[in-house]
Amino acid sequence: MMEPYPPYPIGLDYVMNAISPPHQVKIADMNELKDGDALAGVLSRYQPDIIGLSIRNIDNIDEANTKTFIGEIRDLIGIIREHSGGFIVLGGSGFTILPGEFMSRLDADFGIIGEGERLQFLLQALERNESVSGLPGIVTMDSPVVFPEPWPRSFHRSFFRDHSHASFYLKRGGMLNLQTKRGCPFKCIYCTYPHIEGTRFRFAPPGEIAATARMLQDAGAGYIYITDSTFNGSAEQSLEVAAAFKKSGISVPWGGFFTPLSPSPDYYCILADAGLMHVEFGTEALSNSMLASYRKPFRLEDVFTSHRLAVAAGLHVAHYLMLGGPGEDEGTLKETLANADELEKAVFFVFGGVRIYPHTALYDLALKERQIERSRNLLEPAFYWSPALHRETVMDIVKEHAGSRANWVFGSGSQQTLKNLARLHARGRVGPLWEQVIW
Ligand code: B12
Ligand code: SF4
Repeated sequence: MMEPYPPYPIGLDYVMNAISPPHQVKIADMNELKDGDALAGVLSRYQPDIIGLSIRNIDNIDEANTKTFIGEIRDLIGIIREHSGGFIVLGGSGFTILPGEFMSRLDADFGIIGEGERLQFLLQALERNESVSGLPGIVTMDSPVVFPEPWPRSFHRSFFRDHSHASFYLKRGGMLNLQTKRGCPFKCIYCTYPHIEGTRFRFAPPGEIAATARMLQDAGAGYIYITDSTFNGSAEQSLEVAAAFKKSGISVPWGGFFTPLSPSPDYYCILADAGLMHVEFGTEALSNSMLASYRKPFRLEDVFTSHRLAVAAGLHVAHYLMLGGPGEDEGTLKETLANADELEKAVFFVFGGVRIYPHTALYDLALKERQIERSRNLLEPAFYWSPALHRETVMDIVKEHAGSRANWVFGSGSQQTLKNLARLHARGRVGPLWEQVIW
């Protein structure tokens, strides 16, 4: 998926590190290769025994303009089967959300639920001709789906600047990415992240994180996106990472997802001093009753404090808003919109309805309210909408409120916004640049 911009496939760097050596690995990035013929060429040149497929996106979580990817993934598998006799293994965050559904719809031999570091055990079993049943996280067409515990060991990344797919990203927006920890201990009712990465933070050592950031910088990265579910979930660890960045001479700007938990007064200044440039707050609502309904770990006052301190530190600040969730009525919606107007210099990424995923409290609620049936295959996206409001009413109210203000971005962004962003990247501008394309 190329919108809003293509993210560097960081997950594959971890998978590669876990299996190579002893195995030889070639990354074939479909953003770089473009079409099936190019993939067929790689398969016949390289002749792999095993082909892993990273399924990151299921859909674009935009109900008004839904795109799903199962068809394209199925086509890719068709090309792989035509040009290779190797085993096909599925993995990735999208796969981990719906492993049973992907396995039953796709012609794959195995799937790895959760962290791809476990691929090493599948390869070992195949090499020794041993059964894979009972290996945590590994599924086949016939085995039941059992979700494994998070990977219990440390995790390390490989990065090679001379791999051709790395230069693809360096040439388009110059953005590479970095992970400082896995997991999220919060319990927001709709969120898949604790299910994908586990419910406890598992930290990488700050020195190793900074050394990787340095490697990305030296490779020519113009911007680093931190992929953590929430970078400031542990304020202490985030400050340690910032200190390690300073010590290692990281000068490229960086950004990531944050939770608007009230920080110490100098928190954002310290991060800004270490290169932080963009903050994307997972705020979702600006009404205390909606924040409670979503079980967000903060309240309105924390949002105002976080926003004020981040703007004062000179950062570009965006808030995600998720409107129409459980308990939303005209009063809470209008409260959110009125409070949004109090946040100066903010960009709002607005999503209507809440994507329903299994293993979430929202899923149980949607079943109870009969918004979905238990038999519903969630590869076809379903969205929760508060029964107190018509979905059209929610979006009409919000769009009227936003008017022609360019800092209110709906869903994945308008075609014009996306075009402007691609144009800036083609001209060599780096980073997410949302502050540039919308003002
Ligand atoms: C960071 C992030 C972003 C950033 C990315 C910035 C950047 N430059 O990297 C931004 C904000 C741009 C973004 C945008 C979007 N995102 Co996003 N994003 C994430 C997030 C939080 C982390 C992804 C990540 O990099 N993780 C770190 C790496 C190391 O982990 P990983 O890739 O999952 O890889 C591990 C395993 O999955 C596995 N693995 C991976 N590949 C393979 C392959 C094989 C063969 C095997 C065996 C294993 C394996 O092993 C790896 C190591 O353990 C995830 C949620 C999550 N916690 O996973 C959502 C997530 C991937 N995003 C999601 C979505 C929907 C989107 C958007 C469509 C939203 C939108 N409408 O704009 C866009 C699409 C962007 C695009 N062009 O693809 C969904 C995808 C599910 C879905 N419904 O489709 C997720 C899962 C969140 C969710 N809602 O549940 N995103
Ligand atoms: S929405 Fe953010 S804070 Fe809440 S559980 Fe998900 S990742 Fe954690």
